[in-house]
Amino acid sequence: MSNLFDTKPPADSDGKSYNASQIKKLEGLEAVRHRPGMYIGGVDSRSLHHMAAEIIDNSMDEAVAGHANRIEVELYADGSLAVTDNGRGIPVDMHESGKSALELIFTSLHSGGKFDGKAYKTSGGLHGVGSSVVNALSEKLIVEVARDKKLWKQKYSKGKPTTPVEKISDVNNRRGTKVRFYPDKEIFGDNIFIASKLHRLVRSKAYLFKGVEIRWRCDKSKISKENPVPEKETFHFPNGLSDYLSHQIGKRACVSSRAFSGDILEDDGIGRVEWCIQWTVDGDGFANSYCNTVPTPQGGTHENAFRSALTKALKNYGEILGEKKASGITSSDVCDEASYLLSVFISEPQFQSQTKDRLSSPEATKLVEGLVRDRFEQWLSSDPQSARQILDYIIERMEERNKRRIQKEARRKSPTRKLRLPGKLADCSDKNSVDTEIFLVEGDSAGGSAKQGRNRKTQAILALKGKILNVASANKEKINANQEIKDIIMALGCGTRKEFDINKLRYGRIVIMTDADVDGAHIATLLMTFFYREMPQLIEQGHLYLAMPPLFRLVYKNTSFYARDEKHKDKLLKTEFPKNAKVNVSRFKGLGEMLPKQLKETTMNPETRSLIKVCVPKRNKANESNLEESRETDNMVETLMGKKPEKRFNFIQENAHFVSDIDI
Ligand code: TTJ
Repeated sequence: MSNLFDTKPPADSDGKSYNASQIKKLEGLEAVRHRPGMYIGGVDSRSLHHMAAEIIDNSMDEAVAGHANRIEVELYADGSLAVTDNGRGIPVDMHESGKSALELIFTSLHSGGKFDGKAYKTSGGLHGVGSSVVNALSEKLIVEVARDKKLWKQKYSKGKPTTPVEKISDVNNRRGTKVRFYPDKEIFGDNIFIASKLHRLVRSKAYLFKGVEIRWRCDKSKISKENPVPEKETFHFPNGLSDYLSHQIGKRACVSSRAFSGDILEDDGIGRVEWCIQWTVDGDGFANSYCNTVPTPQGGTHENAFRSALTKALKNYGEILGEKKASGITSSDVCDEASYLLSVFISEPQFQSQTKDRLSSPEATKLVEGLVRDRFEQWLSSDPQSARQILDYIIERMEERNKRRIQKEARRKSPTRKLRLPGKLADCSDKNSVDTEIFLVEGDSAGGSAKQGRNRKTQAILALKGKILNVASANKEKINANQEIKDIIMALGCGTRKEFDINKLRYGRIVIMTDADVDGAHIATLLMTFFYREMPQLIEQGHLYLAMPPLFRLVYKNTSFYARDEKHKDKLLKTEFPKNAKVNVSRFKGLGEMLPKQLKETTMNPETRSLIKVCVPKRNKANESNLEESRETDNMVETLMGKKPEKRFNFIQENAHFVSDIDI
């Protein structure tokens, strides 16, 4: 083994081992360990996964530049992550400081740019992290470079080299870079890589750049029910963004059957723009833009240009059709409820703002504006049916916007802004929205018991008639016309979707209280779907709960117990009563059968009841992994509750083997 690249600092001309700039660099990495938050935003799970993204982005850059087409990402049992690409390999040659370029990249803070001269450099720029930061925060990092028929290797610990850059062997047919790193427990504590987060991240990268194949490998020990990822998978999406958008839209109904998508390479061969847009009937859109496969959650020049291009094209098309209303369309009408992905590839992107999540490069405007507008006009003329559907939909959005504005003005002007409440709401007497709660109860008889069993001061009851409408398979008009849904919205007072305002919520807790049987579970599911679709922030902010009414009552002499389910009942029978006692077990057919006192005791009284809090991941546009998680929740709701029964069928087929303890 030859030690061509000694890590010992070389003596400079004055014979001193260190010069000032080297000392400064040393301080740099110490500073990263001292204040990791300053460099990666924190020491939590999110920041940890940020480290993975940073390393993967380096390989993505090499792929986007056209020098690699395969990336492998492996999660090991020991908690380390390895990323390998078949690119040119990081240069190992000597830098003027006397160190190898490779070592400098991993040990000095602002190493990007100077030696790499990469065409598509986002890593270390956008995330602002850089591989040296990842190195500094890793207990161990090993880099291997296959380049010019030689394999080189260097190891580090907490950012400092523990071996020189060594030549390991000759290699004939290998090229590329491999980095394996072990995040430092001293920094990240108990946070470890989560297989499903990495799997999602890696998949999104493959969607975002169709020129790459990404191989995923994961140790068995990292896979569980909570992290149901395959041990091995290969991602390659030749249809890129179109596939990604279909994946994200899932089975939601769309305004036109075809998506508008395109992919344009600029003449000079450097700039590239790719996009895909669809309008869903439910109007719940999402917009994600990227630069060099890295998310730009705050948008920027590329996104503004895209929205403006679409709007101009559509207005122009409307004018050609003689559709007068089209002249009033704004980019908000066109884009706010659309679902689109926009991805640009440019060299040396510029970002605005501290967090670097808003693109400011003027080239992006030039790249997107004209090209997308032309393409959209062509597309609209080539498919008049889709064009008409989209135009009509967008004119509707415009009219709705105008209506909202007029209503708002009218409300502002009218002196009496009286609160309207549904007739059948038994409201509580307290008016604060912190300690109060509303029970949504299935059926009038249960409603009756609940009204008698409640604390009038703080507990309101709204009895719903049987099964509410499934909002996931109904259109907007049907939802708006449904009395039960109107009552819920009115009682809560906080509005839905765009008009949602948490400050107007009239209760601190919304408790879904249904029978402890399958029908009750179905109603609870329908209600959760309603809240998830119409007021997701309500769930995100922890206001939605499920009551836990008992299914059994166990009586022996003068002691009685309530059991939630079969299992709980058996446990109570074993543990709470004398052996062979003749316990009287009765099963409640429904809440309505319970005495108000029993209902209060078991399900409503805050002192004695238990509630289940309904949780969803809080939507965070700035975090790709989190966004993907939210989309997966969206898709799951759509699969389980949406219009297409075959999706449910497939889900059951695929997941039946997970089911172990069914209570029948
Ligand atoms: C830079 O310009 C000369 C040829 O090599 C270019 C380069 O840096 N390529 C490169 C870096 N490929 N892969 C990486 C890389 C891969 C991983 C997994 C981690 C890091 C930090 C960089």
